[in-house]
Amino acid sequence: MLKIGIVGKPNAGKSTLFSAITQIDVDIADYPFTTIKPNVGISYIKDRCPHNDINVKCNPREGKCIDGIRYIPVEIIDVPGLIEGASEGKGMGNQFLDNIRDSDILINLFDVQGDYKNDISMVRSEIIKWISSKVYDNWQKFSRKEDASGDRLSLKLLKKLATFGINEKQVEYLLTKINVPQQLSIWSENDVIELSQGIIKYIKPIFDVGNKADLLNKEIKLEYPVISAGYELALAKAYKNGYIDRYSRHFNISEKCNEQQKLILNNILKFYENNVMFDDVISNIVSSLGYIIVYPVYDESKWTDKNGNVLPDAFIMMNGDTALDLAYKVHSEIGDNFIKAINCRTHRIIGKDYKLINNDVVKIVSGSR
Ligand SMILES: Nc1nc2c(ncn2[C@@H]2O[C@H](COP(=O)(O)OP(=O)(O)OP(=O)(O)O)[C@@H](O)[C@H]2O)c(=O)[nH]1
Ligand SMILES: [Mg+2]
Repeated sequence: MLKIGIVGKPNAGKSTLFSAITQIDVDIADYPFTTIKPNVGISYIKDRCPHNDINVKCNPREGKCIDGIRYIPVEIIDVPGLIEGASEGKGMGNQFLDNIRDSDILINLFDVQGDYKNDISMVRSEIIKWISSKVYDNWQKFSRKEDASGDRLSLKLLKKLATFGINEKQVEYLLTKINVPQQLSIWSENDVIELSQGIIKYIKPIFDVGNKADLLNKEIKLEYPVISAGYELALAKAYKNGYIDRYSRHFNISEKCNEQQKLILNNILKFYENNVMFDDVISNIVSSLGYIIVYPVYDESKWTDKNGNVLPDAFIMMNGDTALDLAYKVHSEIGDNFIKAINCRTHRIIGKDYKLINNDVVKIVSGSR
């Protein structure tokens, strides 16, 4: 599952956002370091569901589908607040940073009311320093040994980077983007920093998102996406209690609300005439990174599994992934015994090298049963 880590200064509203989007109750308070252990939960990214194209309703095995929009599950990690010096152990320190090791995407949530430019660069710089210190640890001994091994540079670096959940393909990609010496023993600390910067740019990209937009003067436009975790949490609770008909920017207010509740909810509706919610922001980020959603099915014309469930699975894959990659994602045996695949939109046979595109519906024909 795609993993999204929420990082930022204490009090930025990370746990508020986490609670809103996962519907899990967690500690939220107006003092720093409220969160001392990471919270982990499931939320969703959105995409248009292919069921719209065949006019039947889908039966998602995981996630949900509302008004023709498919919600695909992703893991969310709410990380304890980060302060300057965290990479050297201040505040919740390294302990916190360890929690972002296996995030695929990081959201740097900042409070729009503060000195946010400074906050944004502080968080980025602490993460870079933390990665660099882990990589540079015991470097002399490591680099001499690895240089003597005669392995490819990507394989040598993988020994340091695998603990960040980075694989060899990603290291190879990173090396096409940064300029570092082939011989590890001549690397300077700056080369390690360049590597770390490359990681948070190309492998585990960080996106800055402003929070508490409800407190921001409407005239002020930031160059970052801004949200209101506070309003999102209010909507999540209102929806849970039946005060609104959906958790979305376009909700209807129930008659069972009293006048004051109606006033508050109408105010929130008005806010969302000109603002977005986090699921809009994260869905855009995910697609801008080249992730695609692909739907494997068993029946190429009905788009069902063997039991007649319509479009049961939605897989998050990468632009450039092939039909064979999809087969392996369904099951390693299906991948090992791949015969051919069928593009269920065009009914054309596609080979293992077919490059998947977003919203593809694919039947894999395999020799295994
Ligand atoms: N007005 C407003 N207040 C918010 C919003 N999001 C969070 N808050 C408030 O900000 C304070 C901090 O929120 P938390 O979610 O606990 O912040 P955090 O980033 O998890 O903090 P740490 O766990 O200490 O790192 C709480 O008082 C929240 O109610 C928002 O969108 N608007
Ligand atoms: Mg928190």
